[in-house]
Amino acid sequence: MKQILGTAALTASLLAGTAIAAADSLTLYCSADEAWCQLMARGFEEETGIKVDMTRKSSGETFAQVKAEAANPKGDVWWGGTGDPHLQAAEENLTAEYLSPMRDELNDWAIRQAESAGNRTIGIYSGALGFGYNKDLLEKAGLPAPACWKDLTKPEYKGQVQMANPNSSGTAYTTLATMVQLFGEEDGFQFMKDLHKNINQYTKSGSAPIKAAGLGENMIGIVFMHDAVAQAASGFPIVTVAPCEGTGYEIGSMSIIADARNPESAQTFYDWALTADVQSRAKDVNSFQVPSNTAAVQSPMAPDLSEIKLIDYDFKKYGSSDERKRLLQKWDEEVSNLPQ
Ligand code: S7P
Repeated sequence: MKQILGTAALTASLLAGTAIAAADSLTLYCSADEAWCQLMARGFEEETGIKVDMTRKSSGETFAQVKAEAANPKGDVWWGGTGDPHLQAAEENLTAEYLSPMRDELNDWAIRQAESAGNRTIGIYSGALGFGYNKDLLEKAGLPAPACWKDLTKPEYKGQVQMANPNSSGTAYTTLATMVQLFGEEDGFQFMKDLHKNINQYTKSGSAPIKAAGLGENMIGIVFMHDAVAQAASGFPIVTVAPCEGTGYEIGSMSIIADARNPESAQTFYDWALTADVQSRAKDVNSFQVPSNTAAVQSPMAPDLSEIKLIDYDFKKYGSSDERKRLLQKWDEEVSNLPQ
């Protein structure tokens, strides 16, 4: 608590230093869950008086928008979403370098993410990929509980699995890149092809499959584990699974858009969003990621990453422009068009 108060005081002084010069508006592109995006936008507005115009879109979609607007940028800050497209944006000079005074308070993995991108992005949270299922639907269908990735390709789950499209969704791109790293490229793509036979829908947003499972409209959703926990926390009959073979993870990131129209507001938001106080609010909207500020308070419901078999996810490689484009094109050509 003491640490949080200390951080709040530091934030206040940061804001006092910048608010005078700050412009009074901010265009925020947000790729986390809608409720968390709203909390961030409204909280920042209330605490700084800077008006926020927030749009929520999935990670891949936001990347595409930032790229399309590069000649005439409309956004100031891109907050949240998986790190891979933020790294690609950094490599393509779509985002701006910034060294926040808050860096000393962050976990090493957040700083590593920043340094690998020439400080054009930074880690704000982390979370492991997995899946969740609706235990009532599973029981009703008399099916065994899936525990491993490979279980999801079994014929008994035909039409019962949902994931997002990796072109629009950072969650789904993390899934694709995870399979390639976990099983090797050939076997990873074979897994995606086998899985395709059981997929009932590729959604636009990464968390949609588990929200549908919560509502009883789908049985199994491939999502970040914290998104499955969020459904259980809301009272839905969802069981969260850390796949037996091991799994990938994300470093959710934040970037200032290059040539932003409101650069001072952007930096004020960036520093504010890295404080322990602000990061501790995630749990209030059922967002159970691991925060990047070491003093932020995490929910006891959050998946414990130290207990999950995590692969050594190569963020540099799978967040590179060439590799991301190549894998997405290969998935489009070799997987998504296959008959089911
Ligand atoms: O809901 C939170 C979260 O899973 O959403 C982000 C995700 O990239 C946004 O959704 P898309 O998969 O549709 O891009 C994650 O960063 C975050 O943990």
